[in-house]
Amino acid sequence: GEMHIYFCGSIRGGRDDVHVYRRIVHELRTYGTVLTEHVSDERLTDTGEKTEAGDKEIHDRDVDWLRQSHVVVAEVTQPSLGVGYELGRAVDMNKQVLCLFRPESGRLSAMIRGAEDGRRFVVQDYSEEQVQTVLKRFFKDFCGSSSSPTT
Ligand code: 6K6
Repeated sequence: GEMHIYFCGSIRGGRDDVHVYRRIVHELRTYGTVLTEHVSDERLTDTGEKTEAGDKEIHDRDVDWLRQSHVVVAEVTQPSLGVGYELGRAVDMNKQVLCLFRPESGRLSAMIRGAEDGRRFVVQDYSEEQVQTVLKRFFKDFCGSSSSPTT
């Protein structure tokens, strides 16, 4: 069936990079269904006035989507507790993970950089104009068309 992609990006950690999230999600749609498109919605602010759901509903729904996903792609440049939590849960679920980091803005957490194993957990340094190339290589090398849910 179709590949389910879980995209992670900062929300309450700050929305400085939402334009980059948009670009990534736009590209991810060519590979499958993005379960978390709202992360790239500019109308979603870090104060969350636009939300109807409570935090428990958000958490439980997101963990469900994480379970249903085949691959997890996270933009990790803007530090976010939620994204770090999602990545930890994803590792525990043995998901295929790609973390995208723009080094111009500082140093990545050792808990993310150090989680890299070159197979299930990939950390890729990139710049904004490389989004297409970097995703293309990742899906080719790590998400062969025979991919299936891992849980
Ligand atoms: C919107 C604004 C403030 O609070 C919200 C609630 N909305 C959320 N809806 C869906 N997913 C969310 C929401 N808040 C956090 N997440 C999940 O955590 C997303 O999947 C993001 O990848 C991640 C962001 O975490 P924080 O800690 O930066 O908010």
